[in-house]
Amino acid sequence: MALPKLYMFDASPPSRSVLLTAKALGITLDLIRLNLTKADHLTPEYLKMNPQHTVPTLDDNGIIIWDSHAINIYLVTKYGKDSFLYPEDPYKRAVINQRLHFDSGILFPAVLKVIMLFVRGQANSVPAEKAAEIQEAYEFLEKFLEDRQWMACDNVTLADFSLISSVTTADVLVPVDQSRFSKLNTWIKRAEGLPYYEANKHGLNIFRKRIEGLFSS
Ligand SMILES: N[C@@H](CCC(=O)N[C@@H](CS)C(=O)NCC(=O)O)C(=O)O
Repeated sequence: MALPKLYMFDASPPSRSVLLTAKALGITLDLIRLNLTKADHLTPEYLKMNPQHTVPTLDDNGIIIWDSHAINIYLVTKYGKDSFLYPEDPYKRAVINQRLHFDSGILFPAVLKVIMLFVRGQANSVPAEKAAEIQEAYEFLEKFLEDRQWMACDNVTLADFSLISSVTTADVLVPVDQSRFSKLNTWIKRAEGLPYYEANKHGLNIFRKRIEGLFSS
């Protein structure tokens, strides 16, 4: 069996969440880096695999899955059975799923809208209404952390991997205010202490440099 292939882009938060999951599970992935600015994700071959042309996409020996949240659940259920990252307990799993949907439906889209404005040259600072959307997401996240150290359970789970990659990206655009969001800040520091956190840090630094480059040009 060949290593599972991951088509990805370092700066992309969803790609980084899959890297975190793979590292946490000890899975080696064959990373195929796409250059989105060169439209590597719009080739006929890629579109055949993933008509939504998003990264990341997983090819596990012919099993094709896209959407980072779906990929992460697949990796844990296939390679990390009974892992605390996605426990079988129905309630715990439901809370994790809710957080994953929050990332997918609320937080990441709010971040992506700002990134697209910058990439398309339609803005050179974060418009107030877009910043407000991200701040509102931070408010929800602060509440998720009301009585726990991690986003969904008492231990780190897949919810944290998706949310940390999005939040740290959002923080580059709309800094997480320490005085308003103290629990969120503490959670970020906690996640930065994970032994495999480098899987997010590397691409996050690339993202930060790109954004700084856009502003300075
Ligand atoms: N919900 C998706 C979002 C993926 C996504 O939008 N990725 C962006 C890069 S961060 C992308 O592929 N953009 C290129 C495109 O949509 O054509 C996931 O979690 O995988």
